[in-house]
Amino acid sequence: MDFRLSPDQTAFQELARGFAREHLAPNAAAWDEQGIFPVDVLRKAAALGFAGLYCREEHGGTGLTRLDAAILFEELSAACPSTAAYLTIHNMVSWMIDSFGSPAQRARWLPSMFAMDRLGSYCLTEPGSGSDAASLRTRAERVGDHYVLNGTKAFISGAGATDLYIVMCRTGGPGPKGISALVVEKGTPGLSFGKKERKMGWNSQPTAQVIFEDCRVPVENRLGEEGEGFRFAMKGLDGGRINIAACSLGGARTCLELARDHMTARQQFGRPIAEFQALQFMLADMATELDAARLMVHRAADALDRGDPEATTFCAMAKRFATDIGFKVCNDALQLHGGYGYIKEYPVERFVRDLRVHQILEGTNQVMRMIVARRLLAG
Ligand code: FAD
Ligand code: 2MC
Repeated sequence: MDFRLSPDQTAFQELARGFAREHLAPNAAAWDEQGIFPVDVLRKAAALGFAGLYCREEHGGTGLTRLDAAILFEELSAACPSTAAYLTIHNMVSWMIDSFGSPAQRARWLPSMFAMDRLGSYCLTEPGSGSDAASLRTRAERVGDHYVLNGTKAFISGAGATDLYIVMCRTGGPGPKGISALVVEKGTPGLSFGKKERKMGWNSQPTAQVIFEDCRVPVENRLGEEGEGFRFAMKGLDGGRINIAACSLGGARTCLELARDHMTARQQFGRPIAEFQALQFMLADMATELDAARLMVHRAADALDRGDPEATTFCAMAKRFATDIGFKVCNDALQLHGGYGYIKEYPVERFVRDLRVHQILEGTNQVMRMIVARRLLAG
């Protein structure tokens, strides 16, 4: 065991940190305020290889490990968790096409995904099926060499602004085994989008419903075989949960630093508030718990890289812990800022809003506990 980053990992970390400082940090507040999805900046990230991070090099991907990606996403989210998190979803979509697509599908979609000339969305949730994802009802009826797709997906990140939608849909009977994964291209007749949702955070990326009305999708757009879609979706989410957890680490780290700086600068009762031991202990706990979360995220990412049979459980544990701690650290940082923490001129409140949803999406933290408990009780 070696808890230090390798020289290569240190280099990726510095590259991502530099990118985040130059392109994300100066703009994040305005993107949040104005609801701007910064596609031009995402394309700059793609030029550095950030759009196919753990796709295979022989297919044009960057060929990094999940652990490398977690280190990198922490850096990007230290500046803008919302934009970094969209990039993680795009990477999940690229990876699913790389892993489960045929050579023809990879050749058709991956080059433009790696350049972010085309952006990806992942469509699992529906208005009536969130945590119970296997109960989804969007239906794909096979008619000749097409599927006719009908149904609605809810809360889809990027929807409307993105180009390739991996859609988990029902081609067979009830339950997980009746689900397949289709890639639906923007512009397909019968594909439309709901209104852009107004959200508490994650404002630098749109969220909307994706609606299918007799939407004809070529059979050649199906990933793998019929019935494999749920497994693909879950495998995508194992890695996605690590990435979202890494985004919580980055946001929380920034808030910890902001709190420390504020504590030394702010004077009350004739001295810097950093001299009050109650607040010192808060800061110490924030740093300690953030460090524990980072160790869990890195261990889970490494388990995924190694194909460890316990990887799914480690990913769920890490997502639960890191997103709960990440939110707590940001919220405590806001408290340490007093009234200033609540004011938009200070960045802490944006991080609080952005990290809150990490406890909900890519599987709620109750669902993470369900995954862990099921594994424990299975013996
Ligand atoms: P529900 O499943 O209705 O849950 C409601 C509450 O009940 C939660 O607290 C939940 O934890 C709890 N609960 C449910 N079942 C149990 C149980 N058995 N035991 C204990 N507690 C339980 N989805 C996508 O597919 N693609 C996306 O790109 C995407 N992006 C999103 C972006 C945003 C900003 C948001 C808010 C959501 C996004 N989602 C996306 C959807 C997200 O994954 C779901 O919101 C989430 O999985 C929870 O589903 P739900 O909202 O239907 O809640
Ligand atoms: N890897 C591979 N296969 C998996 C798997 C995983 N991580 N998890 C489940 N499976 C397989 C499982 O082995 C089983 O197959 P088989 O019967 O052949 O063994 C099949 O999938 C069904 O699994 P379960 O019996 O565990 O299915 P269940 O219906 O009980 O649901 C649960 C499992 C609750 C974990 C799943 O529904 C879930 O993850 N719910 C949360 C939904 C979610 O995370 N949504 C996120 C949407 S994306 C998002 O929010 C974004 C922002 C992008």
